[in-house]
Amino acid sequence: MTDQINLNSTKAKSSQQAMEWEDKYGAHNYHPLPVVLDRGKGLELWDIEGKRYFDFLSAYSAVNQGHCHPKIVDALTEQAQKLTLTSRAFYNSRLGEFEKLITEMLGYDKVLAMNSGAEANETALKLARKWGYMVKGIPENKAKIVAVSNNFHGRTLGVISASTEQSSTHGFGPFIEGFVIIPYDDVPALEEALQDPNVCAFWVEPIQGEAGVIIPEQGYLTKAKAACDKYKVLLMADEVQTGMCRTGKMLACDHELVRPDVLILGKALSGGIMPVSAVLADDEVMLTIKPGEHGSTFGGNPLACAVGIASLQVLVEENLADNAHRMGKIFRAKMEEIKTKSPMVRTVRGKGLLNAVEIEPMNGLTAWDVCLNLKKNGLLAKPTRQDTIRFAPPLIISETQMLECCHIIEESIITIL
Ligand code: IF1
Repeated sequence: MTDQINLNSTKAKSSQQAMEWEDKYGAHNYHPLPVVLDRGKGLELWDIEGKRYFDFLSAYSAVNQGHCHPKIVDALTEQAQKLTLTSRAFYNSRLGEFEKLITEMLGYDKVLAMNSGAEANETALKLARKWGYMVKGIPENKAKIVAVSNNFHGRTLGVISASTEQSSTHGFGPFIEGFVIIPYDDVPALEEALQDPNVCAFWVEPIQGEAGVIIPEQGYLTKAKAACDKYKVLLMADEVQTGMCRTGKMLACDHELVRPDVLILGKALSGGIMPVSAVLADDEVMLTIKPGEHGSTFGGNPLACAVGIASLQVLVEENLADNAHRMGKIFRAKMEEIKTKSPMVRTVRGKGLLNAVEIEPMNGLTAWDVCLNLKKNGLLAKPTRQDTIRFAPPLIISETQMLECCHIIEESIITIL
């Protein structure tokens, strides 16, 4: 068979062909918008035919620093020519440097580097259990972790064992034990759940992304942290999506000055260049895991560390938290304006540049149709649960660009009816 394959001419000739190939040869685990992206720079993306789009998804908030950020790409290419992977069987010259920078920046004793967001969450679950047995004194195999309904922490079996979403769990059982599910943004329910002495951790997103950008009541995290302290339970914040300046602060927890006991990061920790994730905690938690008890071939590799360092530097050097805060305000004000002009806009909500617009389905048209119209007009966004469209551009977006993009959104929502 192999002798019939032309190894030197493998490129798709058109968007149409690329989509046909994905459909024919790829697993059907996604339902993408019909656009084939070929090139990106900052806020902009281009398809195979050269049509330009403004990116309002940012690869699910992984590309906060903008597509192909020159400083991060430089760090990548420089390191790629020097050393990429050694495994953790040996020390490498970049890991300690990355660990020092990220722990100093975020104020934790230690960090554990992984690759995907799901892996970082798995790491946090293991850390919480280990701490529960070794420090809190929970009897062997009895540890429980409190999670919330409509959570999203990734796709691994451990993580989906706490999921309340049918499409994430159906057909994938049996699941791992030891999760207690309570409603989100419900402090009394949390207080009650934490009274069980076998609870080692409360695991939560500061803003629920996949659930449709659900922002809890102001003070929720503060109260959750106080309850966790009262019952000697770890507060584990999944900031894979909300972290790295997305919501207008370095971390979403910073809005309430809450410091989680376990901080879970991913996505924009690499500016979208490669999978880089991390878990941060103090010694009491982190040192419960001993050599040989947890790890990953690629976690903490020198290439990821070089990219991680540059990504962190860009977030601070370019004041991306402040820009996200300012541009988010402009965005929501413009969307509120559109709401007064179109009955299809039901609600607008968000923090920084993590925003959602709820669409009222009308004349047989749904949020999906609005996204197709946006795409036609040169802006990419994706519907999340039900009728919600998430708008999350790279944080480097300028005011002029933001106004132009809001104009496209307005036209797309108004002309569709
Ligand atoms: C997909 C949403 C975003 C996450 C939080 C861990 C992970 C994610 C809070 C896992 C990942 C993604 C992955 C993505 C869709 C997506 C998403 F729609 F589900 F909510 F970002 F908007 N914690 N989120 O949001 O990280 O293992 O993927 O690196 O395609 O499943 P990962």
